[in-house]
Amino acid sequence: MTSLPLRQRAAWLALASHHAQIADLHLRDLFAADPERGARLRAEAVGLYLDYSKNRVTDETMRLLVALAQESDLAERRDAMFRGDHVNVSEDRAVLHVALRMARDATLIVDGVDVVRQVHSVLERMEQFANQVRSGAWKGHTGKPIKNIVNIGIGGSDLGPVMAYEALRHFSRRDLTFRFVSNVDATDFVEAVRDIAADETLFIISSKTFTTLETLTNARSAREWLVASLGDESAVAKHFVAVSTNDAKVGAFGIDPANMFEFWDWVGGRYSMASAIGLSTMLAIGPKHFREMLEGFHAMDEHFRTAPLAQNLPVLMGMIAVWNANFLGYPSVGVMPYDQYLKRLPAYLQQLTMESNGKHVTLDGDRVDYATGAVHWGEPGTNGQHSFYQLIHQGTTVVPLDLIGFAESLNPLGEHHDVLSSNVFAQAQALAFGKTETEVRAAGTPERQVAHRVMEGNRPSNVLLAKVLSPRLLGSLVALYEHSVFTQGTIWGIDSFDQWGVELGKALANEILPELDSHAELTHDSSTNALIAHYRTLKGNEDARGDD
Ligand code: G6Q
Repeated sequence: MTSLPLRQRAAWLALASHHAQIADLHLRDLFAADPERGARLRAEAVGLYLDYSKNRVTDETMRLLVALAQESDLAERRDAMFRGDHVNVSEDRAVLHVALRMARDATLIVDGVDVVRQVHSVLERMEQFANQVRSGAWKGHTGKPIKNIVNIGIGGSDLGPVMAYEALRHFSRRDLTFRFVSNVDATDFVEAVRDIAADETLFIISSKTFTTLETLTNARSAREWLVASLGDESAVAKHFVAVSTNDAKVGAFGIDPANMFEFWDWVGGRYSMASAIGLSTMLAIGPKHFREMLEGFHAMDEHFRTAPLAQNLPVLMGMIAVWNANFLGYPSVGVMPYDQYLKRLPAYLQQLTMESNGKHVTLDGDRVDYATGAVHWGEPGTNGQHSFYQLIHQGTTVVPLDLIGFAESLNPLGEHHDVLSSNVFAQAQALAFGKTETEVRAAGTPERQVAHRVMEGNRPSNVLLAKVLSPRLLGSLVALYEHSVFTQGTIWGIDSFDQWGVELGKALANEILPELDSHAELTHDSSTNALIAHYRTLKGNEDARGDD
């Protein structure tokens, strides 16, 4: 790492004074003064076109942001990640999701082991299994083929699979039913299996650690449901497979290690959809399309690894995010995919971005004195336009948007697609340029409405445009965000690959769990005590109130 703290780096200081100079410039001014801007502030790689001209930046801003990336050793740190160095400092681990997407003939030796060979040997096992299930050769306990696949996992072991399944549904086998159970709320499991037959159902228990309470609770209920339905404990062998790094725990749960698909501690949960965690994706879309998705990931990995910083898509997006968060002070980012198949992408990116960069100390453990990860959220277009876009256009909080559009629909139907796409362009335009008082008056607006109808504009957006949503494109798109997150984390000097913040809540829940159904005296703070006491009362467990 660079020795200087972030806010003392030369490029940071230059950006701060540059910001003071351009802070009052409106996007209207920037476009008026520079008619080529829209054609120049853009970049394209591996089928993704990024228009970043509607951000509040100039060429000088971009030059300084690239200088900040250089001064923050982005290229060195990126190379260290690709090499397998332990860049996840707080957990002392390599971070090698990029190895999951490397070609079969590549080699990457980490701690004495060729991880690419490991990756492809698991991929081959996944393919054999997927082909067996998809062809009907894999028979359930009563001799019937599998028709339903239920992935049980949470967080990184759920969001990638469910997002990819929805995103690539067009390419999926329609005679197979896919369900995803994550929440420990029994409703999730009960509703998932309500209308499916146990003897035609395969459960994939996806858990890196195989210790996650939610997943194990759901997995046990699944096993009980199956055994109760089929009346035979031995049925588990044909209806349960596991995806994990922990073969001992998988064996202890009762799943034959022969039916376990392995991954490794150098794959972070939220970076795992290209690993065996993607087994449900492969079952849905088949091995060929899964390989195409991996190729798409790899193409973006290579672009990130080799393209000059100033033309590097993840670097550009990451540095603009730093500019928006730290110099313009925007605390939030909206991701709006204009493709219904990407409806779970915002939820997926929420975890990727916020779990990775929601950190308040540097790699050295010092408290940061600048903003880090922005709040990410979103909805597929055009739905959001009829609800929360109001705030984005006229609210007092500025929310930079990523608008994601495609030139072709996978379901062409009449004019639908052009209607959809016109909204991508129109929203970016409206956000940037707004509508002035003069324009509002000129449109004959009654005077009492003029102030209400003025749109300030000057609200930033990125537009990402691609030809069509394919497995390959999805891989490239996810890798783009992964490396943008990495870029931001590197500038901020934080560990984008740990997640200690989720631990405390888990530990406290374990403490509280036995108290909910007991008479034990409550020794928490007065609010928690009162809540638990009231919960006991509502449950009808009056004499277990334990508070008074
Ligand atoms: C992701 C997080 C977290 C994790 C889940 C599930 O980066 O670490 O979301 O994926 O807690 O963990 P297991 O896969 O170990 O069950």
